[in-house]
This record gives sequence, C-alpha cells and structure tokens, in this order.
Amino acid sequence: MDTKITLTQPQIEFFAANGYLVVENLISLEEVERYKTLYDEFLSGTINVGANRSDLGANLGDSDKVENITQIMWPSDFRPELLEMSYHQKALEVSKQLMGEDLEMDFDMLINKSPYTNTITPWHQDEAYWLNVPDKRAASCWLSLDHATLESGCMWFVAGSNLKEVRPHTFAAKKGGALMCTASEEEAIAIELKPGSCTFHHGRTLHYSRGNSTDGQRRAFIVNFRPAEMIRYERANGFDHGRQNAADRQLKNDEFIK
Ligand SMILES: O=C(O)CCC(=O)C(=O)O
Repeated sequence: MDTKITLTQPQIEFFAANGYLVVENLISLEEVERYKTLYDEFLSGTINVGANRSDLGANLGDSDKVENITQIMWPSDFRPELLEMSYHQKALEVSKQLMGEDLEMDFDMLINKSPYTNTITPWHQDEAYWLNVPDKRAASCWLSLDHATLESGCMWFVAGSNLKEVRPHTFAAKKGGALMCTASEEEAIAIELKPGSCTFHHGRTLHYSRGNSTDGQRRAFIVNFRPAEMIRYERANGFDHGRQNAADRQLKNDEFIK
C-alpha cells in the first residue's frame, strides 16, 4: 500500500504560522467504511474498553441515552491492528513533515457526538490537559469519518494561537471533566470536512466544536504525535493520557472483546 504523502512547503509554513492545517482525503472512502465499522463496535460496546470510555461532556449537556460527548481513549490498545492501518501511518508521516522526524504516536482516541446531543466541546488548548514537557512540539490529527459540518460539530481553530501563551483554563462543569478557557467564534475559523479528510493542530492551538444538532453521528478519530523523547519523559512521570495498565489491557483483550 502506498502511503506516501508529501506536504508542500506552503502547507508546512501555514501550519507553523496558524497552528492548524487541513489535509483533504487522507484516507479513501473505502477505508472510511472500514474505520466506521470498527468505530461503531467501540460505540456499541461490542469492544468493551471499560474505564477508557467516558463522557467528555458530562454536566455540559442533558443526554440521557448516550454520553453527551463520547470519549474513548487508546482504541489501538483494544484493536492493535489500527496501528498498522493507513490512518495511523499516514497521520504519522504528515506529522513528521510538520514537526520533525523524531515524532511518534503518543496516544489515540475517539470522540463522537451522537445525534442531537447538542453539547459543545469547550474552548481549550490541549497543552492545558498535558504534563508540562520541555519540548512543546505536538500535533493532533482529527480525522472525520462523517461529514463534519457546523451543525454536526466540526472543529474551530484560532489561527496563530499556537504562537501565544496558554490561556488560563478551568473545569467547564465538573472537577476532572473537560477544561475550558475564554475564546469565541468571532476570533476563529470553522473547518467543515468530508469523510476521510482531516485537520492537524498544534498542542497549543485554541479549538472548540459546536454540539451535534443533526440526526447523524459525528465520528472523529484522533491521533496525537510528539517527540519520542517527550513520550518517554511523560511515561517516566506517570503520564499516559488515561491508559489503563498493561495487565488490565490484556484482560480486556482476552475477556471483553466479543
Ligand atoms: O472532537 C471534538 O469536539 C474536540 C476534539 C479535541 O478537542 C481535540 O482533538 O483535541
């Protein structure tokens, strides 16, 4: 499989100046279908991820059927074949071109907004969630498996916020839940995406999404990359983005995948 993607110099410079970049058709529509099948196994609970699943929108919306915003950490721990599939491979390739050959995958996650859950992801900078590592290079790829529109909750970015400070963050609704800072749509740009297209954003780029007010899912598959040495630094300091310990993971793989 040819996974070679070569960014142009203007694309690399755009990311450096603005803190985000759109890459159309990162994966094919055929591949999107395969990812959607896997994604839905996570959403339905066929793949049981235990405490790796939570409601990022807890106390922010009032959905009584599903999470307000479904967040599943480390899907590749439960389906390791994901690591070899085109999305992870291509996103790594692009990230290296944006930020350096020493980048590796730090973690992956799924964030879904179910139909009519109408819950915003509050404005934030990812760095506010993370350990304060010395080398701040970090890129997140946000791949849309559906049409991400204003109404379904596409991403919004504040261009150039990657070059400024991290704004003060507080818990949006409950302690331990989503973080938020002050920002507004007026200073931002919305990026609607077709299935298979994605955005990359820097760890410091301010972003947010509106709630999903449509009758369809808004399935996003996110993979984050940073320098290998910083991943070692995080792990040495006990920071692993909500990953459960290896014994638990093995148990889950053996017992819970139906
Ligand atoms: O999917 C969303 O609404 C938010 C995603 C996000 O915050 C991220 O990928 O860093």
